[in-house]
Formats: sequence, structure tokens, C-alpha cells
Amino acid sequence: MLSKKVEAALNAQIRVEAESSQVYLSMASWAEVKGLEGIAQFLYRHSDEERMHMLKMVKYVNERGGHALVSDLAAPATDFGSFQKLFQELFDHEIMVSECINNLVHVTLEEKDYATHNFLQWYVAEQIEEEALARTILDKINLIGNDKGGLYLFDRDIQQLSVDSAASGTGPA
Ligand code: OFO
Repeated sequence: MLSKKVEAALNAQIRVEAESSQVYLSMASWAEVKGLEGIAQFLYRHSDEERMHMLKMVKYVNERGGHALVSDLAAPATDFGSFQKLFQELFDHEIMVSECINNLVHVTLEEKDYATHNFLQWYVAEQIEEEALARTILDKINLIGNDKGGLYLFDRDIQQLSVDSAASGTGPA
């Protein structure tokens, strides 16, 4: 059984995961209308993954006798300026999510909820992979600079990149 404090903290994280999915969906749509097809596909997949993260947590909360809440969400931005700025924003967003996960893990220790602590280790590992992936992408973007041919190849190659490939197949259960 979840304590009220852990349940509330998990529900707050459910909202963060849902908002992440919305942010990446909005980024995907922006990239698609800009003709950045590979980047758009990458971001649509990323959005789906965030929804999976949310669902995994919804099911856990309900399984443990809590009530997972679906709340209203902040509207994401609709214009991301440039693909360089977009990926910087994605990286910053993942750093923010990692902090949220860390705080959540801290709450489970305070509450001596070792089952939830254990459950959250999957998210801890996932954030390491997502941060590493975002950092790799930023490095590639720095290499490209303003080279149009480089952007063409980047847009083509990013279709192959996903968190799952970086995390050697450890997707949500
Ligand atoms: Fe849910 O992993 Fe990114 O944010």
C-alpha cells in the first residue's frame, strides 16, 4: 500500500511524463512542417516513449492500492526556433526530468517505501540513457555547424537513433 505522500509524488511524476510526451509531440509536429522528416520521426517516437513511461507509472500506482490521476497539462511551445535550439531544449528538459525522478526516489526513502524505490530504479536507468542520447545528439549538431549537407545526413541518421537502441533494448514492461 502506498503512503499518501508517495502516491502524491508518483501522481506528480505521472504529470511530468505526460507533459514530456506533449512537449516532444509538439516538437515532432514543428519538425515535420519544417521538412525535417527524420528529426520528426525521432521525436514522434520519443513522445510515444514518454507516454509509455507515464502508463507504466499509472499501472503501478493503481496496483499498489493508490489512484493514478490524469490531470490537466501545461500547453507546450509551438515554435522551437531552429533544430539546434530544439535539441538543446530537449536536453534541458531531460535534465529537469532526471531531477524530478531523483526527488521522487528521495521521497520513497524518507517514507521507507522500498518497493517503490525498487520500481523507480528503471526510471533512474532510463534517465541516464536519455541524457546520454541527448548529449550525443548535441555533439553531432556541434560538428555539423551550418553545413547543409551535414544537416541532410543528420536528419537521415537520427531516424535510426532512439532511447531503446541506446538502452540496449530495455523498454518499459
Ligand atoms: Fe520519461 O524519460 Fe524522458 O523525460
